[in-house]
Amino acid sequence: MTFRFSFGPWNIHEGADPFGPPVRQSYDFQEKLAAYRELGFEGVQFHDDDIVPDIAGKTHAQVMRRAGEVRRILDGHGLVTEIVAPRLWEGANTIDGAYTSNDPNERLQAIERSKQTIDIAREMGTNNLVLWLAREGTYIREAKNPVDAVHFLIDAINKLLDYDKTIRILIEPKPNEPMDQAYIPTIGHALSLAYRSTDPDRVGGLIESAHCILAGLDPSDEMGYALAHGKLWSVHLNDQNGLKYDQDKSFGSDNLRRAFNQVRVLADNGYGSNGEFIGLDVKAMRTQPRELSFKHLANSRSLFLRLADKVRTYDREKERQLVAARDYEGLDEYVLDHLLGR
Ligand code: 3MF
Ligand code: MG
Repeated sequence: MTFRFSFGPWNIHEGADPFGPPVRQSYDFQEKLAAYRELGFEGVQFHDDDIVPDIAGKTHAQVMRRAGEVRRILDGHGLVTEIVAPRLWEGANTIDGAYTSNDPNERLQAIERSKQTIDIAREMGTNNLVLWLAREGTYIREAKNPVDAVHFLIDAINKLLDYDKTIRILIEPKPNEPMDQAYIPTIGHALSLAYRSTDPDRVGGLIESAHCILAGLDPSDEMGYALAHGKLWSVHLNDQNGLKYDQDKSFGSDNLRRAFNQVRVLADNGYGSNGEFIGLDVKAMRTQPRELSFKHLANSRSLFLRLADKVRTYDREKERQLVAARDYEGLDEYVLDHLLGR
């Protein structure tokens, strides 16, 4: 099985965090795209405004013209667009949520912007629309109605499915941050929205490792859940050291065994055989010098490939015997030995 890798241009960044300004000079958009192939990546994940800066101030025709230009740049580099996502969480009129805002006018505007993102996706040659439901939640429970919120989300999904009959919606769940509590915290929540939609075959999920860990769940089991439904359509592999702010650490850098199990569940279930990408969502540490600020991407990709080798050379017969004997201590030891290279 050969894997295709992707990431988003926001993964090459300037090191700003909530407590400090940027510490590295930016690479411009063209330089970022030029780096993909060199780093071993062929897929690009985009927000609508990664493709069209200042999107809110542009006419539809200007937006589409710019999308066409970016498409041609990608073609020139031999890159393809994997997904496009509406960046709904930065707008002045989505401060209190987009599809679940209490204000019907804001809900409408969020849906309109998402329809435009679908147009951009088509122009870029992909039918994958990702929805990270960033501000669809609350800071305090009493601020919104949790039942209405679910109906608003289903309504938005249905309107987008109806707008374009070929688009697929990939919901990216995350339990918190920026909100105190998100309405769609896990893949189970996401997929139940899929089944309630008017076209369940066109609604699936994108699972990010760190988001599962923040929910206190194991990423490989979350992936297994979506795979069992035929609904794992993309991933954001990364790592996370426990329950704190969303870290987006390099894949496998916090817990190698947890990473091994993600590669294992993906490889064992033919993930990638329908064109799915191994997507990354990783941040370089703030301390990283500018000229070395691509390493987290290269490292995450090569770690994935090394773990894919570990999956291939993992002794299935040995595992079968140990499981049959219910010798889970023996299995534990074997897994650690295998990862340590013995
Ligand atoms: C936040 C995320 C997001 C999404 C991205 C694409 C900025 O925790 O993971 O990254 O992945 O917006 O949907
Ligand atoms: Mg992500």
